[in-house]
Amino acid sequence: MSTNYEAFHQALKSAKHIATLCGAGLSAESGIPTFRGEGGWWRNYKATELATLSVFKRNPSRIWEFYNYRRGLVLQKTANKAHKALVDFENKILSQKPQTQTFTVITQNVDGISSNLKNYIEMHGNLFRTRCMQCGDIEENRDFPICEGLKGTENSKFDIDLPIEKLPACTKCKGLLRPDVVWFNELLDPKITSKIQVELDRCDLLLVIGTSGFVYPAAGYSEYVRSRGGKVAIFNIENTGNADFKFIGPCGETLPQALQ
Ligand code: BJW
Ligand code: ZN
Repeated sequence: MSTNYEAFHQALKSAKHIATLCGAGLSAESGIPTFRGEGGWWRNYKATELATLSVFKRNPSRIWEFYNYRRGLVLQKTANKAHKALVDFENKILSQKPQTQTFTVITQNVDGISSNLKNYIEMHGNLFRTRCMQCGDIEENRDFPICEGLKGTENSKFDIDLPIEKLPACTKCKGLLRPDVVWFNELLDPKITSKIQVELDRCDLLLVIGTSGFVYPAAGYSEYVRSRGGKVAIFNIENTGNADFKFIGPCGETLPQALQ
């Protein structure tokens, strides 16, 4: 295992297919809380315990209050140095003539901050999309508050318990909307998983940025790439996982240096 930037630069030069797996730590320096860190609480709930369909069905108001609050938060935040390093690196790869390398950003994040990238795969959905529970219609929606009923609930310390009629409703069938994100025990979109599979099957260098590696299927990607002979580089403030390279520290500092 190496912590040497020069050795990493060599690996980056010789790799043909480079991919990333990003997690909440990528956006931490933009001021967006991670799931399992100190900021992983909202009101008296653990953020991860709000990420299931059964909780949404039992208490759609609480879950919409949570996601409406997160929309408001993310809309105030901007890309940090790590997000920018990914954009700069993609531009560098795309300007190669002839194109000898590929670069694909796979992210678990739903904040959409990296959505200006061209080769970009969001595996857990997006905060700014809704899906109808009744007709399945998916729409992009960047409103904050997402509906009149949720206005101001982001400032409350307690659940407001709005009736269903006051929660976001489908423009097509008036059914209850949900955030178009992937909750625990839900399958990822098969179109997304097949795109990811293509990347993992050709990846010879995977950059694992700001993820705790607890949540599957993403948690299995590093070992998959390594089992095929690919290399893995971890960027994290903590010493996590098995890798060929580890850059321990805030990714806003380590990633620009690694990708320069
Ligand atoms: C920094 C930093 C800085 C901080 N610089 N670094 C038992 C065994 C194995 C699997 C399962 C099991 N039981 C159930 C499962 C499957 C389950 C799972 O994996 N559970 C585990 C908890 C065990 N997975 C699923 O259910 C998935 N679906 C699936 O597998 O389908 C098949 C299936 C169905 C049914 C049963 C079994 C299988 C779906 C997972 C969906 C996850 N959804 C969420 C919410 C998304 C919507 C939302 O945002 O609200 O996705 S949960 C949450 O975790 C979110 C994240 O994308 C995901 C990963 O978190 P992430 O990004 O790693 O964040 P943190 O906070 O954990 O880590 C941050 C890291 O950053 C830390 O390491 C810090 O140190 C670091 N850091 N600042 C660099 N500045
Ligand atoms: Zn509908």
